[in-house]
Amino acid sequence: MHDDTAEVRDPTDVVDEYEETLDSVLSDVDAPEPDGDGGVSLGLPGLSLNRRDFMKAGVAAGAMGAVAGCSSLNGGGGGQATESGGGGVDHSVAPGEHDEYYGFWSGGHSGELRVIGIPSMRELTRIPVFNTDCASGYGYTDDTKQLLEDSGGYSWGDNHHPNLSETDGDYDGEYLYVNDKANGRIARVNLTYFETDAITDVPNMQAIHGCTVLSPDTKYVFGNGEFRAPLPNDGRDLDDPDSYTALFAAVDPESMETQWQVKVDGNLDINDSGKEGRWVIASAYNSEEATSIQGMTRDDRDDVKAFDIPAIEQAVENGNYEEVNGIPVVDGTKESPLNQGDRPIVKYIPTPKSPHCVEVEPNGDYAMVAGKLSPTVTIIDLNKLPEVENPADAVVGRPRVGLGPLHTTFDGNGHAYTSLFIDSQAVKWDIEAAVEAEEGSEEPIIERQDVHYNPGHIQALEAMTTDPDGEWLVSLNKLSKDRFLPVGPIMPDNDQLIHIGQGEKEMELVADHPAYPEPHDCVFAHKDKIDAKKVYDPEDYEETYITEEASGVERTGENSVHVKMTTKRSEYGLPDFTVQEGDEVRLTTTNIEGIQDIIHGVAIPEHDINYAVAPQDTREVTFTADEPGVYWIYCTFFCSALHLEMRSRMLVEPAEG
Ligand code: RUQ
Ligand code: CUA
Repeated sequence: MHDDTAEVRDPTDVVDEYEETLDSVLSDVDAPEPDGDGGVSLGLPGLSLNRRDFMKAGVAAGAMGAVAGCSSLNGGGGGQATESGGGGVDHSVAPGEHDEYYGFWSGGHSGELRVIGIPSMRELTRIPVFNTDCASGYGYTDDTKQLLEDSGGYSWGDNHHPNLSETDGDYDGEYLYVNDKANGRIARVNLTYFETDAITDVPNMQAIHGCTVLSPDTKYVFGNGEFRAPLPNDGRDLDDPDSYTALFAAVDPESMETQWQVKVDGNLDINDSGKEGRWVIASAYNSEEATSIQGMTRDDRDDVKAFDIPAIEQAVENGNYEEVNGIPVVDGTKESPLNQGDRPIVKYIPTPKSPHCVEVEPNGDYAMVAGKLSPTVTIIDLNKLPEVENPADAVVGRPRVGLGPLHTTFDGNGHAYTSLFIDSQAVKWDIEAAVEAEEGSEEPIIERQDVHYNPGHIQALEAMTTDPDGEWLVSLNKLSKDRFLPVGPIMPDNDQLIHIGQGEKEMELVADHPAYPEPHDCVFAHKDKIDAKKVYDPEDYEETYITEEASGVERTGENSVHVKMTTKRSEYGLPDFTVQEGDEVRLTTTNIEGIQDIIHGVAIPEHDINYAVAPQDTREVTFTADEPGVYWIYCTFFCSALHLEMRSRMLVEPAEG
């Protein structure tokens, strides 16, 4: 039924149409009138683990086994968009009450993650990942500095796709994995302490875009290599794009070491895992393998890749790979001998040009590939994939959803919700109806909700599990235009909360939520699935715990000292300490408080040092005392009525002569 040549639009037309649309959308909006005044290195290449991984190696082993008028542009018809604006449904959470869900938001090129409560949309905290953070001291204390150093020494990253670790297809609350698109890295966040505990710089890959864990049990974390480059990228084949390669990488979720990679044709974009541990589906573009936008949109098809994970593992086991920078690289290109037999390692499924995302629905039966340039979503039947000789025959549906479909999410009641970047809408459709319907049909469309404006990702509660919770959905809109008070030319994004309920036509826009650039994606977990500790447990990691009696200064070399110091309300274990000009000072601090929420800070003026020490935590900084003088150390976290008086002095004696 589904002829894979149908429903293809000329990509250049679509791009032109998109730009015209965007222009008209932009001119529709009244711009606000300006007023008159106008870890620890394990010695593995590219891998660094925080000290707290010493604990994790053991502990984890057991646990893991529109502008409203935009619809008049007629993106796809299929009914009028809902015009709602926070009418009936209340998303507020009363003072003192907790949210029902944790939302983990990627912070894009801010490099951080943000934790936001659902449904209140209150920001609960931020977790620095690829950035440094002077509030917590991440990137300033010795271990976190080392973590960033060992994973490439970059000062920023571009985090896009947060993924929660799974056991039996459900979130287990252990870890979150997120990619760095800019530098080809994958980071892990420990959800017991809400801190980044490992970053791996995946060899042979420049940009990792798609990132997913293998369902149901997090056997691997996968990274999609987006940019094609020479392999290895060591100066060879500089201007020979034909010999560039894109890779798909498998990383071990515990050791965070790269296990193997697969070479493919075209550029990889986003990926998602099937639910049974066999398939990972990756969207792809630029099958032309060009280096310019004109070249990348020359043809009218691209191939989505279906990676057969057990078949790839078998190829690795059989030694069918070449080793590049210590990593087994398996050939998964179309012409590879490994793709010719009965069990190809990668199936190439033709779709309309430059699709964007892939999301697998909760039952694991279908993968939804949003068309981007095509106004359709291509539905791939994962159960048919193993049988079909021609992978195109695994395409079982292609509803017409509207202009610029980018991402799809699910409510667990047989519905899919697709974001429309150009139409600025979230469109709800019926999955089975779309499989039954003729290709290009708008019949399966149930409801449209205008969003403001130009959404990318869209996420519903627990949508990546086998049992989503429905009820709420967030549309992560790229442009906010007129929605907030003007704050200068760099405007916030707008994450909109939409109530989707459980019934048929219930979409209702409930809240606008400005976001600092630039969230890409998010993932939501019920609060009962996350077990965050409120006080550090020194048993969880190996390090020196300083007691009050042990506070003191120890000379460890001619030009080095070790200063040990406790913190409590409202004093440091040492009222002062003396070092020599030129000394390398290692300062170890333990917060001996056992009560939650009593955090102390250690700030040393003119030494670029400030960090937090939470209850029962120990942190360390190493620096050079290179200017003689008196330096007041003060506490940066308001901890008691005498917080202002919580002080110590570092006395740096002038060097002799
Ligand atoms: S991407 S707006 Cu990095 Cu997830 Cu689709
Ligand atoms: Cu300790 Cu303020």
